Amino acid sequence: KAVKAPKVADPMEATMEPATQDMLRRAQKLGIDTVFDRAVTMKPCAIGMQGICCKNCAMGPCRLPLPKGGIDGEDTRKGLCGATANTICARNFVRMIAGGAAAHSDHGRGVAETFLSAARKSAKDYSVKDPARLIQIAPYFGVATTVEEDGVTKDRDIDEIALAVAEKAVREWGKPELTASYIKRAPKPLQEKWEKEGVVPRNVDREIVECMHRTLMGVDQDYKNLMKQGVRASLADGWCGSMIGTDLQDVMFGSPSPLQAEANLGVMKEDHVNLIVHGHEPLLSEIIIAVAQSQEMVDYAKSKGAKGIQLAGICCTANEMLQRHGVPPAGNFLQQEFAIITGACDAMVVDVQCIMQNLANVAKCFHTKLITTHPIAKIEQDNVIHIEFDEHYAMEDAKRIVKIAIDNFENRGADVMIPKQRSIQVAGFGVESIQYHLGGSFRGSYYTLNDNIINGRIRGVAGVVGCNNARTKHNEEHIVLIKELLKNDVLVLVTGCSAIAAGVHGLLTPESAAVYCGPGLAEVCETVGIPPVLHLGSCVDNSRILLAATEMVKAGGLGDDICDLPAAGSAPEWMSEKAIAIGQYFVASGVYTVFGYHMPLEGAPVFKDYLYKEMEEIYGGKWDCEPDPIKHAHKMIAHIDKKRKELGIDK
Ligand code: SF4
Ligand code: MSK
Repeated sequence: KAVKAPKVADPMEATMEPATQDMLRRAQKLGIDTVFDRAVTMKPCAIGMQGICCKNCAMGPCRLPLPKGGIDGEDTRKGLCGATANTICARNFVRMIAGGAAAHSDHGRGVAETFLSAARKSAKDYSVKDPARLIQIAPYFGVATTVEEDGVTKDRDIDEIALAVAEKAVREWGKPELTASYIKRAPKPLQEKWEKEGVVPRNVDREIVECMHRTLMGVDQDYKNLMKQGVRASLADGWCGSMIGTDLQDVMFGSPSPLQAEANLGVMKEDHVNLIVHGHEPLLSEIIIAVAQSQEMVDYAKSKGAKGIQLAGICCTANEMLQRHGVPPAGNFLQQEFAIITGACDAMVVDVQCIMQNLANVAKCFHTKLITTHPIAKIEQDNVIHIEFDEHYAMEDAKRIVKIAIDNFENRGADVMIPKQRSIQVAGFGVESIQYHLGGSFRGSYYTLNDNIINGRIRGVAGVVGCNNARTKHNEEHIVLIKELLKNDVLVLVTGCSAIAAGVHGLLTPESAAVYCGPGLAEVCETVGIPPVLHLGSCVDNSRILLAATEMVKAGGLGDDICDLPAAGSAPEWMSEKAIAIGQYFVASGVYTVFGYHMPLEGAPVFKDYLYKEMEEIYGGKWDCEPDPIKHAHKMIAHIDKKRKELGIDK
């Protein structure tokens, strides 16, 4: 009996990126299945896609059908307990926010705890690398940065400030006081809106726990009330857990400033030990960089026949290593399996988030050592090594890992195939560097951002962030969308896997302004020498976009609140629950936020309308969804134009 050949993905349909296409062909030739092939053979559940499957108790799963009279007909659908489509869909949505907020915020907590160990001098491999950032954030924790001595005001000892900030920071996850400290970083009118709505976050853990409680069977059964908690948890993520994480990473590892680096799978080198670091938290990767660059390890690699050690990143660890050290990203989320399929990956080190379990199966086909490092993220397959990272012994742990990679170099097979494609990029922007490169402030000169928005050279600003999704063509939505925004004079800020896509496809260079931008944006970028797409870091660094927007408001000329700015947000290829948490904190901060692919809301049209329409009346921002990247861009541009008109700066 003839056996049907398994269905596999068409590389040209799966991704627009040539190195990834080549690697997918290679994987298929070798009989290794990847996420792209599984996306062909496994289709998503239609009811789950619509957001109306509830499995919150053992009487379910209750899978609601479409209403008898069609989606706009009378809606009598309910689960066994009577939960309506709105309740089920809102509960699912709030649980996604809780999942995403928990991930970012637990990352932030890990950073805060390591900072406390560093401040107490018990984690000797960490220190204060950016005292200016520490002094900048200390007041938000109520920590004094000066002392009075004999009637004279003096600078307080930096170690003392660090310890006081660290002790306050770790409390933000569970303190009994009723307001998260960082909320006061938002524009005043926005804080007032949150107070009026009763959505000011108390502390990160409490908001996530309350999401889980309220979405339990038989608790909150009013979609608007459920979303209040969803909003509160998302704000605890964006304006607290993530923002503190970003700030303390800047304090310990240095604030990024623009630097040049390469990107894509082609950064791996055949004659070097290739060590790929993948995940999100820079606590380990920072130390791995120091170890891999040490003479001792380079000499050791040479003693094993390699010319050196090539470090590269995947996902947001890549962004963290890139923005502070210029370590190149080998790729974004959908390229992780292919870094191993090159046959040249001597070790892949992972921590938390966005790590596909299939890496273990792929690693089995090559010599690659796959190393998990985090106590909360192990992989069951027996070829995976677990080296638990402890910040108190960071250097020892990192040395062990780098040594494993070097020792494995001589086990490589002959079947190495590293794609040639690699691009040049300028990454590592932040609020200060945007300010610095655009005239030294946000307002008041020919070069500043606000003035160029007011005079119309820059039409507006877009934040394009988030993942890849194997249900859409890899990188295409990001790139087509960003190019359309640039053509229409919209300055683009990117983070996460969107930032890596932009780097890989050559949009993060000052030279790209002349190629892709409308005349106004091109003139500004060419005058000051910046790329038209600014890389602002990793997923937790979306907090940098919130702060950049806040600085634009404070500088004046563009309204009183973030919702007044000619700005919009986007996650065109979103996949992770973290994207929903991010989207919600942007919406609740006043940003019109468009997602691509689809949103799991179609089965509950009333709840969907609440997010897509009514939310704007409450917070000034709202959700939208558009899978077509050109239409997606024009929805954002139309919103930017509406805001320009309201500000009286349209032409
Ligand atoms: Fe069904 Fe209600 Fe249980 Fe959900 S909570 S599974 S709708 S009975
Ligand atoms: S890594 S959350 S796939 S952006 Fe931050 Fe990329 Fe999305 Fe993971």
